[in-house]
Amino acid sequence: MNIDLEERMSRMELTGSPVDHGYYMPAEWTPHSRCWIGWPERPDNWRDNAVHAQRVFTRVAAAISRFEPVTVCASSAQWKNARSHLPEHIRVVEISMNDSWLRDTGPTFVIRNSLSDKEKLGRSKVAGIDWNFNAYGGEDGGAYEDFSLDLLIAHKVLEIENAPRFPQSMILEGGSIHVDGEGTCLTTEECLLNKNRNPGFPKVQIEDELKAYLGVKKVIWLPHGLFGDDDTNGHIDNMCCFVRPGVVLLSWTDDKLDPQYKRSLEALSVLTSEVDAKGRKFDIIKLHVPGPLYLTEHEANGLQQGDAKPRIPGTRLAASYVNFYIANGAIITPQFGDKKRDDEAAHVLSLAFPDYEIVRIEDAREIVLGGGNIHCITQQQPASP
Ligand code: KQY
Repeated sequence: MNIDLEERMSRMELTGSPVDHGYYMPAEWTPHSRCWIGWPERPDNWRDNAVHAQRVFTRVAAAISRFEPVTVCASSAQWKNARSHLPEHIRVVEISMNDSWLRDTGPTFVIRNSLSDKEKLGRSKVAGIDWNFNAYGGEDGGAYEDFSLDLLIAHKVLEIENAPRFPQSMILEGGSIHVDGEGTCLTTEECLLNKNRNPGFPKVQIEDELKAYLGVKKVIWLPHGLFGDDDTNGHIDNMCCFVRPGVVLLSWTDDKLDPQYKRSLEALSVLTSEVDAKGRKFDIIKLHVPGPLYLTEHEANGLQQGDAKPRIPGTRLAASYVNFYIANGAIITPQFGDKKRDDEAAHVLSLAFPDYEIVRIEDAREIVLGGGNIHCITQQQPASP
């Protein structure tokens, strides 16, 4: 075998954990080299053959591409269609998928800062974790039955980028974790401790895996995610996120009759009583949810039958402004057509991120109809430090 090939093969799949090799997951505001997005397609999850979702995904991709390079992954059946919708400067690659949630099926990128001279030879400063995946619960309430193609997405992305891969047998979706890059991870018990993810894993083992793979020192567990986020069993990225170390945004409602109220209150109670990995108390910014918004009969009628969980008209949508993407210098945020709350969210975000442009994506309802939002459909690749 020639030396280059041997070197390449030995570094592509790394044994041990990222921390063993000096890697950690940086915060989302750390500069990116690229953003990855999937192209929606499946007609049992995206109404009217995904035409509305494709229009909004295109707007999200175009908005992000003003701030950093974007790659959109589309299936062979959809590549030409995706290429024709997306601006020329956005790269479109062919990757087979069961659905288009790159936050959950793409790699979680990790970086390392210092390398010895010996390590510098052929060693990348950016690598990726390839988590196990069971489409949000497998046989016990999963979103779709066949997830065989999704299982390969992270590996394929890392191959394209020539980045080392850390395979992980634990089931985890990227939307179920947030990190501050300084040792703290936020997650929810509703998702990570759900018996439909890793039934044999006690809480302490999950924490140990997060520490070894994300490079965090402390995991803060909120009891629940957003009310109505049943597709993901309460991903953190609809509920709470970091603005910077020590500062979080929390999905909120003042309406005591809204079932969201209890969830937000219990999260507030955990966050006010906890300190982060560096011992800081949290500054908590409340971000009101829109609506409440519900799936209409008309929208439900646009869905075909397939192996996705059926959607029932009248179901509360898991709509939250916390589900935004932090691009290089911009916050790409969903808007739901609730003018008062849309404007308020944009204002709160502009105060929280004074140095960022706030880019409002109208009609993000089309993404929430599929079960997530802008954060869920994006995956940042950090720049090499
Ligand atoms: O919100 C997400 N991270 C993904 C939701 C998946 C929904 C499947 N229909």
